[in-house]
Amino acid sequence: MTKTLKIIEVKSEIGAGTRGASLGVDAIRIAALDFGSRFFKKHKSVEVPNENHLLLETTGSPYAKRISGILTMVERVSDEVRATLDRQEFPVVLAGDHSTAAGTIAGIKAAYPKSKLGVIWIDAHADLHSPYTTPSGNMHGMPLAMALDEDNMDARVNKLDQETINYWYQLKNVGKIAPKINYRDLVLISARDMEKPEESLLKRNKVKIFTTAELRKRGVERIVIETLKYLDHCDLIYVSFDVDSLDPTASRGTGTPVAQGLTEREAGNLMSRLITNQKVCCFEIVEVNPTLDRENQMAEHAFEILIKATNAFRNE
Ligand code: B3U
Ligand code: MN
Ligand code: MN
Repeated sequence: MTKTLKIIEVKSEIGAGTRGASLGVDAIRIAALDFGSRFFKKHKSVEVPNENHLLLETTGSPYAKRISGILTMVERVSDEVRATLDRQEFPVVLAGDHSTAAGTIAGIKAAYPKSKLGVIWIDAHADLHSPYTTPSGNMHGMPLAMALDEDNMDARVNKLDQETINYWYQLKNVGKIAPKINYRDLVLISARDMEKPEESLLKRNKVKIFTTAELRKRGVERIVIETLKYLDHCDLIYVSFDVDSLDPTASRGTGTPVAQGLTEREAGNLMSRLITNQKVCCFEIVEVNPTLDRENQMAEHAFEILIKATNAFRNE
């Protein structure tokens, strides 16, 4: 089946603690040019306006940095993803920091409110913090908590002001559906750098996790089969790929590289195999930061993964 792809570019980095992720999308376009690819000529794209001017301001809480801008971005991304799906196009989201993935999930739910949505989160991190538990205040560590309507009050370490509490409530309720997903609808792949509050959530809710070691030992094919089987009860699936799931030996071009990651080959095979599943309705690649890189390596890996994944549609 041929799908009409729509590239949604989100050059936002206000949810990250390190500067430069907003340049990731353009770095991926440069990689495409260097490879002589016509990918970006062939497919239509749209850019969601960003709020990066907030980086020069000192508003908001230390536990939810630039939260007003994050809410604006999540709403904008949600609207664009929804409109794309409403037109029967397949959204491929290329984004800077991972916080806006909450908008992608909100957009899918807005387009298909009655469908059960599964999420495959390929990331070194669990991105399950709330402003009550975050160690950094960086909101790219929180998109899954937004989608799950999770405060994790039991593990609370931060005291929030009322304005932050209000914004956080609004973030969890974008599109007026909360929660948008449940823990049973979630699979984490290559997660390996979590804090205690996240670990207790993962344990208490028995979240399905495949480690890098398990994937390597049993092979990508087995992990794909088990992931899809685990999400068999879902009607639709969204795949979120944070490039920090890759091992730092592949590239250090991302804000928070973590050892024991995937190889480019494993990631490419994983993505292309997952994406051939008919339930997959959207995928996303995030957190390429060329300012931390050498010779645009991470963007090149991201582009190759993107090509492998989109080619998989044609080979069905
Ligand atoms: N869990 C940490 C680190 C982190 C999460 N996501 C990224 N880094 N990219 C935090 O600050 O939330
Ligand atoms: Mn992430
Ligand atoms: Mn990450």
